[in-house]
Amino acid sequence: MVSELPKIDYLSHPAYGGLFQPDPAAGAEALRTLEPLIQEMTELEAVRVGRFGYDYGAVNRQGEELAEQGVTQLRLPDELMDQVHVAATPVIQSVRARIAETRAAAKPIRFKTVEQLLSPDVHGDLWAAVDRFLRELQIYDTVAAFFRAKSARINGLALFVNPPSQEWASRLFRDVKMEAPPTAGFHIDSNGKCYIKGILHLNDVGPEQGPTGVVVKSHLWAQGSRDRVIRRAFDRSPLLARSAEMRRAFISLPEELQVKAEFGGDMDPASPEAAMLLEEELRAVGPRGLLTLFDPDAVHRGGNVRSGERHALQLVLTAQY
Ligand SMILES: O=C(O)CCC(=O)C(=O)O
Ligand SMILES: [Fe+2]
Repeated sequence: MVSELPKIDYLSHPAYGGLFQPDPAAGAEALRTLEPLIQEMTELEAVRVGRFGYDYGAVNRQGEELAEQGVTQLRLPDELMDQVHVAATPVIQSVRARIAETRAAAKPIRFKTVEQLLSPDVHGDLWAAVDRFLRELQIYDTVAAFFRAKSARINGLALFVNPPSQEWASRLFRDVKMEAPPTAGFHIDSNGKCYIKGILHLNDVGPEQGPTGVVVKSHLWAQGSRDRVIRRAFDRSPLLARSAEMRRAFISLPEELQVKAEFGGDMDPASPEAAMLLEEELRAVGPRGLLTLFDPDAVHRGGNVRSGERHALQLVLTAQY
């Protein structure tokens, strides 16, 4: 069993070292950009260690599974789910209308086209319905215990209507024609805060509707390591853009720094690491009302729809100290 996040040989990757020579000046500039971010993320990591020290707690079976596997799933009772769905329906319709307009204008479907951020002021009913099931199903307690915190709260809610052919999922590089590998989309979240994510299905999600995938137990790989800190820092830098210029700068960095939080799209599909991630991926295929809770330190992905649509609510549940 691999116990660290996959390392990619970028110098022999066709879209990186296969296209560009390392350039010392670009490397030095990229390093200057990354260093303060690495410092910031190192400090944040120390805060995490001080708060829960990767000694996850649990107050129920749901929490035990989250701590052991990095992911747990539950099905909302119809009564709780119906309230959420009624309140979500107008938002789903408005996102669908936006997608239709974008297509009609022959514009690409971007992340902001399919995502609707929600707020307690504008979407009060939906917010209240979510708060209700989080209380009744003891999910706040689970999140607080996981991070050894006093309590937990909703930090953010967003609604996704994912259609096929979303630009970021299907076109990895603007300048290189390369098929996305089967690991495309795999990443760890990078802000370093203490939160659990939830994805609640608002419709039935099959294998073709971009189910959330979580690599079981991968939240335990090299916890709190410098490697994870560097990946978070990278993700907060302009290097994140996969443009030719940023890829050249990236392969000019010291090798230790050639790592990303969002690495799935860069993996070699023939590598044993790729096979292992796919083998250990728990895919949230299931009905409306299925809620997948996961530690964002686990390798995960979602929303890459091939046919039909996925309607989902994303929950960010933050620990409060
Ligand atoms: O859309 C999904 O299923 C997962 C999205 C994701 O990566 C996240 O919420 O952190
Ligand atoms: Fe994520």
